[in-house]
Amino acid sequence: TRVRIIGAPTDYGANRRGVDMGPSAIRYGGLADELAGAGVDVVDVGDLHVPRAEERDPDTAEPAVGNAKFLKETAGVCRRLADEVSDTLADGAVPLALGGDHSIAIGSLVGSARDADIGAVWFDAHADLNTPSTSPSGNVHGMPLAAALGIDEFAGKAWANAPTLSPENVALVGLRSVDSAEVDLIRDRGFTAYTMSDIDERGVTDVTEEAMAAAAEGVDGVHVSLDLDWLDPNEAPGVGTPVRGGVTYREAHSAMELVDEADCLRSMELVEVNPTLDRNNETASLATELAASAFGKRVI
Ligand code: DIR
Ligand code: MN
Ligand code: MN
Ligand code: MN
Repeated sequence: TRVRIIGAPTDYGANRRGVDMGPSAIRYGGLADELAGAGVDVVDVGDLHVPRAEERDPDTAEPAVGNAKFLKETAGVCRRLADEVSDTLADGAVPLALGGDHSIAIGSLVGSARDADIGAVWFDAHADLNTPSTSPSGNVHGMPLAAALGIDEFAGKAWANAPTLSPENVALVGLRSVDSAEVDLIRDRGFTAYTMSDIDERGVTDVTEEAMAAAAEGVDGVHVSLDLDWLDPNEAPGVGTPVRGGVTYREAHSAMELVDEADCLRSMELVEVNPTLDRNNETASLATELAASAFGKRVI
């Protein structure tokens, strides 16, 4: 397998500064070595250009839609990321995007869906299905799935919409903090969704196998989005919106091994690592280990 690492150092979509240092922290955490240990041929193309947020004032910047903050800036980054992701796929490599906050998933999904039908598996405490009008925070990191699916205000937005992704091929895994408009969307639109209770009852292996199968059904490949707040904050403290009751270290590795075994991984991203909130770069290092498991690393 060939993997191309693409840094997307944004914090436009989050309510906490510092997540823009995620790509550096993940690289410093040993990503290239971990992937090499998985037998992967790795190329790191560096970071996309992201204008500093200091150059913009969220209160005076014109919000393009509703109360979504920094939507215009997010669109710029996501357009660049989508192009890089689709070029990577055209070159026969697997794109691995490093956030940055979760808004970069819009770019990954749009790029991954450009020349193929795709599914997506979302490992996250959150559903990321808010829209500018339903979002309680205005933070675009809570909206990328709604954007990629063209829901409500995102309909017809070319930079955001991934027309070859549909809700039947989206599986959400590990939910434990879902806003009310997101609950309605999950019920009404045919998403496959697993809460932490499902993982408690059925185990992470069953749930992950089923999630990968649902996402892969009838499509060319699957995008895997790993928000580090999927894990319990005891394991992954370096995230902006920690939620208690997440998966353990072992459960996370087990799930990533099953991502590899499903043999349909098309593109992936590691997001929401915030080194200013981390403990000795543990969350960034964990992200590198989990990526290695997803790309086939095994003990023996
Ligand atoms: C919340 C938090 N649902 C929001 N979302 C996060 O602001 O829309 N997603 N943190 O990962
Ligand atoms: Mn997220
Ligand atoms: Mn999250
Ligand atoms: Mn494999």
